[in-house]
Amino acid sequence: MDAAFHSKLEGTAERSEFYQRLNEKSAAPLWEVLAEIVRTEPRTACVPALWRYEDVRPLVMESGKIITAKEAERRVLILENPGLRGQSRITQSLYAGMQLVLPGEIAPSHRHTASALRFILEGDGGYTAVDGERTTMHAGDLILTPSWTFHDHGNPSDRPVVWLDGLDIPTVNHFDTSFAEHHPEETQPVTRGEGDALARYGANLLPLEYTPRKLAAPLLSYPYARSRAALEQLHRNGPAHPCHGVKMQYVNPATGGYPMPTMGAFLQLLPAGFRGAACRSTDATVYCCVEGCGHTQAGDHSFEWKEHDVFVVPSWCPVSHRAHEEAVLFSFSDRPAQKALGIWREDGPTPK
Ligand code: GTQ
Repeated sequence: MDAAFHSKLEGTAERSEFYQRLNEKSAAPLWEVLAEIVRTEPRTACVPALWRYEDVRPLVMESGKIITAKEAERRVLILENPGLRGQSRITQSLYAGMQLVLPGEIAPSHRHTASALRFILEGDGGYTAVDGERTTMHAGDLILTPSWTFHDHGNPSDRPVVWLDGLDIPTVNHFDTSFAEHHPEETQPVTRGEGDALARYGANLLPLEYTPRKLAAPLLSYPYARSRAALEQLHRNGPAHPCHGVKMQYVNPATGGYPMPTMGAFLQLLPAGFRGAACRSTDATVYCCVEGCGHTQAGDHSFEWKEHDVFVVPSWCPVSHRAHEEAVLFSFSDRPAQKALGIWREDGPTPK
């Protein structure tokens, strides 16, 4: 749109008087706000930000002394975007938090409209139960909790379990569509053996004549060992993408689509010494360093990150990554939702 689109309108006494009468009837003149509400490109209150694990971890552990998982229902420290304080969101559409389950604790079973993904940071013996099946959490695993599935978390091990939660809470609330309820029991009954979903849907096989009936993937967990091995092989086999290194998306094996309708997730390997070109896309993205260390330029902000640090890149903000040593980044965004609505865009790599 042309510059005239942004021209300041003259404020006359006649106009003000008219606007006042409009206001009394709960109406307003579009021409006064058009440039603000129909923007020539995205402008957001969401800002680039970094949470160092060495800062957040002690606070997460301290929360374990302040409240039990049972009392809290979910003992989580919300990672709030500094540009969106008080709104429980890390981007306009997404929520992120760090959840702690101490040895012996149970976070009681409930379900809600919001979909969740968990990226496991620490601990080896925790579990999440989703729809009657438990899955053990290992560092680097991605675990799904699709919309309206009962889920409870437990930790029978002797070490704390910490993970990064990603939920579409702001999206669900944007549409005013939130429902939630408790399961009648603290832990839902286990109806299938561990590993059932992974064998049934996640082994390059599907049940005979299987037709997907849900929007979310039938898988509970995407084990890190498998995804990591794939990235390693692809790194050996071919050149890295100029922006993304070796980047793959987590997939619903039954459809080839995204694991959940509102959130997509990604895993990328940045080879040692990688210096990525800048690119941008309209899906604000939450990153978590899984391994290694590096540097990310997000607009005017630059971040030095290492293991378990979390950082966020807003919509349409140019982003470029560098790796000081071989590094792996997990990330998630609302890309599937934007694509389903036909409003997703990307741009780049931008030539220097
Ligand atoms: O584990 O069910 O971080 O309901 C926020 C809300 C986690 C969960 C969060 C939740 C959960």
